[in-house]
Amino acid sequence: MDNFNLENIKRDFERELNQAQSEKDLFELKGKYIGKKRGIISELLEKIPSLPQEERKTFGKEINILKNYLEKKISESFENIEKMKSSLPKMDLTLPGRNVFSGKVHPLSQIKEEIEDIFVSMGYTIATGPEIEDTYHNFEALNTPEDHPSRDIQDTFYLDVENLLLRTQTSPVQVRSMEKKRPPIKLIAPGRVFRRDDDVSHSPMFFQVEGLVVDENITMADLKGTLLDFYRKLFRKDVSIRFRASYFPFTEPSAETDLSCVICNGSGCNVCKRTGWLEVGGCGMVDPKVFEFVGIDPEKYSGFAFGLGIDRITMIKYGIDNIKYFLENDIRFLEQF
Ligand code: 2NL
Repeated sequence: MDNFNLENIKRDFERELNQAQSEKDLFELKGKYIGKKRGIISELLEKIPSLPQEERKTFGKEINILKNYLEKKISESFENIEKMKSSLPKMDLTLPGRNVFSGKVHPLSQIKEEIEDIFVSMGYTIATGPEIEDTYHNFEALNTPEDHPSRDIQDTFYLDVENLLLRTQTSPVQVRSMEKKRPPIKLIAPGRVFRRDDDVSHSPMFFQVEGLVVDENITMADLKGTLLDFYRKLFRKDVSIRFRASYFPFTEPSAETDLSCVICNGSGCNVCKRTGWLEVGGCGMVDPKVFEFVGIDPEKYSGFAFGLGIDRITMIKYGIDNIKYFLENDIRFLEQF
């Protein structure tokens, strides 16, 4: 043992002290250097009796100087930590936590996303388009004549700019897709639509999903099977559907889709007005005239299309009796979903 060795110990200690990150590191350092058992200093002290008589005294003194130095440095560091701690704001870690209110996805968006997931799982792509449309894509290309009642200013929001309007359905998105793509086409078009309508089940702005499939040999059976499969997935229930003959300018034949009442399973209740059926949307085989507008050969291809109101489906699913709740942003309503 010589001075050189003690200098090394001191240097190692200083380096380790600089690297210490926490109170725990400091305790470890303290044990390693000045711990009563197995501390470096203790071990040095134990070696004194084995030294030659003349060296014992000076060596002992030097160890003591080093020991005092180490003790001083360590207690200074502990004091620094204490000072830092007392400068932090006092916290009572035993207090119960406070509730954090998290936002939620709007019920209409939840159902829209569920509908999208179901159709994507069936191989459909999702198409979107502008909410401001022109009369050509919203009406004309959909075989809706100039004098059709849906074109009336009583029913449609026209802009001050000629030929522009707020789309009354999402079909113009599908028209634009057919203009760009060749069959096979398999897509849904979800989005906002606008109509001059206002009562407990109609809002001037509501959400719709339309679907379109165009390929060779597409039949009404494909349409009915698709919708049945979709409604069973959406309501997670063994529902049935029925088609009632109807009319749309853009489909022929056309049908209203009725869903067996998901509340009473068809036995009759208030929601289905004792009929056992709920009207959930319209559908049909794409009218050949629509194909001609977009340049798809109606001799070679056929297709089906359907439309459903997201607001209506959500009202049925959750038993909501007024469409207005969706737009009021009343937290008491929204937090229930
Ligand atoms: C309803 C009725 C429907 C369509 C939408 C459609 C789209 C193209 C061609 C043909 Cl590009 N048809 N869409 C067809 C039938 C019904 O919606 O009650 N919507 C809520």
